[in-house]
Amino acid sequence: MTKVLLTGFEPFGGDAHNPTQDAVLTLRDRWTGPEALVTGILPVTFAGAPEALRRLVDAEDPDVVIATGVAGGRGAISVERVGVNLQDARIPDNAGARPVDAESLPGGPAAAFATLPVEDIVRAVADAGIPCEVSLSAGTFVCNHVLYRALQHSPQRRVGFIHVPWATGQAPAGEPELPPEQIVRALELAVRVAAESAGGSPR
Ligand code: PCA
Repeated sequence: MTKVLLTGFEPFGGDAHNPTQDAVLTLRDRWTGPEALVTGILPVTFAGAPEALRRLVDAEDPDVVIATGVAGGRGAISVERVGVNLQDARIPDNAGARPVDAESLPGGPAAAFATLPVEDIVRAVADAGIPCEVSLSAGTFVCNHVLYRALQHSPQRRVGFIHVPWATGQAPAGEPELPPEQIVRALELAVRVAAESAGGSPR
């Protein structure tokens, strides 16, 4: 049976919620298979998040790893195509660290492509009527760091990252937001599409 590890993040940057934490826990509670779904919530720290994900991967040995985080200001679910070897924080993380112009993995390659079926996920989510697009940048904060490090750690697994907009009621005035139910549904579709492809070739 295909096993999928899906993670969200704790709140950060002064937000009371992180829609990915809420969505991942909701999906966990309602999951009925057939794929095996395991979940985790990562700390928003450069030092802790990649290690927390690595521990989950080592303990669960999943076929597919999908990490998710919020990208406030984006209007669509964004399936990330690439992680870059860069930590460059505009705001401090939850431990107060603010790396600038530092590598994610010293000496590592400049970038790595996600190994999820990115286009297939985007199509499935968009076909469900939920705004969704391929993204060519996961930023340079903790989310990109986690994506890049997970790709380096697990070259043999399907690994990728999905950014979601703020959930309805969580965005500052005038900023885009999505109903929480649509975020949950998008992540469910991503898990199913990625699991189906687990035996095939990347992208
Ligand atoms: N979003 C941040 C880190 C945690 C999260 O949910 C990011 O995009 O890097």
